[in-house]
Amino acid sequence: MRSITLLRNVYRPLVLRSVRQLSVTYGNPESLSPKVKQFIDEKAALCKPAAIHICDGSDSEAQMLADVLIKSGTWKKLPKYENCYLARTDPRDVARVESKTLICTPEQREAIPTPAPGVQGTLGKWQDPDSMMESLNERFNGCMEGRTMYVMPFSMGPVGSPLSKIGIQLTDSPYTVSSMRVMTRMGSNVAQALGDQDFIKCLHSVGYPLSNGRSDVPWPCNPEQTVITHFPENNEIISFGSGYGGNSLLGKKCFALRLGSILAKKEGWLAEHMLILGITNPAGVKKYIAAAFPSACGKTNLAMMRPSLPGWKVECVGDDIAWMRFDDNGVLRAINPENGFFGVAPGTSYATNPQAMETIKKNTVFTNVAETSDGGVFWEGLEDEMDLSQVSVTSWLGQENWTKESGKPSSHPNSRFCTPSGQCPVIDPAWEDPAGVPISALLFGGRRPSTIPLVLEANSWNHGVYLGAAMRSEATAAAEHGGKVIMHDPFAMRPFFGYNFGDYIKHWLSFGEKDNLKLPQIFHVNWFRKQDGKFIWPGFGENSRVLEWIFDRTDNAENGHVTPVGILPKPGSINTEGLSPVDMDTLFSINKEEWLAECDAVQKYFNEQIPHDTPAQLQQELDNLRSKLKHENMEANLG
Ligand code: GTP
Ligand code: SPV
Ligand code: MN
Repeated sequence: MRSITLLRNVYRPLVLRSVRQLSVTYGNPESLSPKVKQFIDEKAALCKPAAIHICDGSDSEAQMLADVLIKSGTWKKLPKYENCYLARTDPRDVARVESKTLICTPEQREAIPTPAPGVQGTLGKWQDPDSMMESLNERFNGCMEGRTMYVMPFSMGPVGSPLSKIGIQLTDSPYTVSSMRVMTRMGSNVAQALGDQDFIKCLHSVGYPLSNGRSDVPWPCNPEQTVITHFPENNEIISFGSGYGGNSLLGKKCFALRLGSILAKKEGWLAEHMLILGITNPAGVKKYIAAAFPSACGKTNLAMMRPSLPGWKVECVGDDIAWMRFDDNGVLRAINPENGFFGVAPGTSYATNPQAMETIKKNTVFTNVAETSDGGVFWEGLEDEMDLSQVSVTSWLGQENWTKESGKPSSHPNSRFCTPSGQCPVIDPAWEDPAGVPISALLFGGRRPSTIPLVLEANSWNHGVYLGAAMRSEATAAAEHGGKVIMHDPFAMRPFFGYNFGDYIKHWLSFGEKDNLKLPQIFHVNWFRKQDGKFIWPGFGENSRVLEWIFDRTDNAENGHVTPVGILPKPGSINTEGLSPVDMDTLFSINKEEWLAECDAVQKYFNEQIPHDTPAQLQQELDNLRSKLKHENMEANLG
């Protein structure tokens, strides 16, 4: 397969202009390697921008971009805070679009599992690279007319860490540039660190050329033509039509997870949709935990939680993505490849996530939240912390004098803040350690209103891999899925796998077969069990009680007992001191019929979605679970 600009002759009549001859309005092309220059030349010839801006990552550049964004009406300054802005998107461009996210490999089987006959596959979408390139060429031809093409050298992970990787993103969206500057390490120092090495090629356009005098709009986008594509063979990501989140910040889900997972498989490490936190007990012993929850299921909250348990401390390494590799001593070490938080706004408050509230006071861009008449922001969850009697609220859709009585939310459920990690009051001292932090425990979890207890531990590595593969969770607003349907979301990676899920499970299982590794213990948590429509567990800072149990498990404490579903806390071993009464019996109840139904659902999922690719060990775990549930005396086991 050839690269996008070489495939068709759409631009061949053009004299291939060199970047030096194009109108470079900012930055120094000579600071870039020949490979980078060639990449820019090719794409500029196709996209035909009016100007090129080579980003240096400086403060003055950021200020210049802010001015551009305010002038175009994309951003509005929020005078209540320091250097904060509000963006409102086109209401059609508000979340990741999984239905238009494609992995393009020569063989379909590399990218996605082949489902059973007559079944719609849900583990990613594939398209053949040549036909995709062709339709991308049509989309990108002249797509940047009248706009500036920004060139961003960026590093996922601390610049220079052996675990880090570098990309170059070209985009016509200054909003994306401002966000990437927060979310990644971006600028001249990265171009310098790259030298003449290869890089991940990222091309992004909002798909709204300003040709023939067409005037701009505050949020240009092209929903009909949106497509987010990945070409693992070329190390290339090409995204068109959306300016929002993971669709446009190509370092995040596209690079750090989809291409990242492929590189990880090849190179023997793991790229996961996981937060990383450091936790210190009252005796001063510190451990690190990584946790995979699906989008909008609590990673940011857990990553920077304020423990309710006295004497405990949680510090944040990352809130969304973990790159992890076993070191020479067999210890799993994790880095956060990101540099900022792109966090869900609704639900964030001093009551739930005080550290996030402190983080977002300055240098933050809020997107699709409501605005208050005193130049601040508002969203669902802040009702008890903001006095709305003194101000009026304008909703994310621009509706003035918004009130709750309108029956509509003030903010989009997937509205977000984009803020530098370094500002978090509990950022971990080792968060930029190039060697990564040592991981003692891995957590899986999701929104499960029934069946699944607050916490359980896997019996073994393979059982833990089963727990990841069998994950299910209620749908959220982070993508285009509607309703509260319980979806399978294995490893919280369903929208982010870069390659066949069956091969991904085999990769996870392979670590259990090596005998020199200090494998982290694996747990499953569920903060979201309900009774009478209400959450049973208070969650947030109270989750420290569960982390304490997990922490002690990794010290071989005698605080668990083996049951058919895994290791559960011994009665009384979760510290409930000072907690308002919680129905712990219901929270931990294991209902045999519900669990057998769960086994059926997981079996059906494996049969339908990975009929050819279910590893035998995974099937074995499911069979074991079912036979234990059937044959063992549940009452005796569950005490
Ligand atoms: P992405 O950024 O989409 O990957 O999401 P995330 O996993 O980081 O989720 P986040 O922490 O932003 O939480 C999403 C929503 O879940 C917010 O509205 C939170 O208030 C809510 N939430 C988080 N933790 C808890 C909890 O322990 N209990 C309850 N009930 N809700 C929670
Ligand atoms: C998620 O959806 O898991 C996010 C937001 O973290 S986005 O960057 O849009 O992927
Ligand atoms: Mn996420």
